[in-house]
Amino acid sequence: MSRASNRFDTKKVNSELVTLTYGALVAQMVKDAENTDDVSKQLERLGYNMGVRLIEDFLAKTGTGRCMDLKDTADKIQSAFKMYLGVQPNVANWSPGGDEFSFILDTNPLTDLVELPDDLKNLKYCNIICGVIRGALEMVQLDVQSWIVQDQLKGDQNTEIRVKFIRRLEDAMPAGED
Ligand code: MYR
Repeated sequence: MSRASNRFDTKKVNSELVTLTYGALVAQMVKDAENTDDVSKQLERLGYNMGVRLIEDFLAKTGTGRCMDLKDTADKIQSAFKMYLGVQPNVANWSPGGDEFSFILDTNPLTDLVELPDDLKNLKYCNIICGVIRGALEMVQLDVQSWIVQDQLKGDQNTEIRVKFIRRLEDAMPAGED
């Protein structure tokens, strides 16, 4: 066997590890929580906390400057998907006012080997991604809402994550200055 064909596909192994680890985390949260809605909220919150930290890594690694507009921001998030999840979603379904758009994922590494049992059909399994987007953008003074529109786990063809611009936040004032 040649060396090349004997080599692990490290990216594939890493993505399977992410899928399995995330699955185990969600399963534990489901066990601990009172109801499915609570788990969905916790997943969003967890993602938010990750996004708040991840933005620094993203900006440092990419040397990204300030975005000119929401289209620019959407492109940056698209490249962040590639960096952190290994998939490149399409940016689509812009609202007429240009304040809302979607990321469409054909494949979603978080849900690759996952099947939801009937009693968890309402679970927003991928809410962590919505939270990451919200947390990261808040750190660059963008208040957004993000939610799941289509979900392959519910039988939809794609995963669609919607992002809505709410408002630009004021730069935080240093303590004692106002
Ligand atoms: C700016 O305007 O200051 C730069 C904005 C860069 C936004 C980058 C947001 C990264 C979001 C990460 C999402 C990862 C999803 C897996």
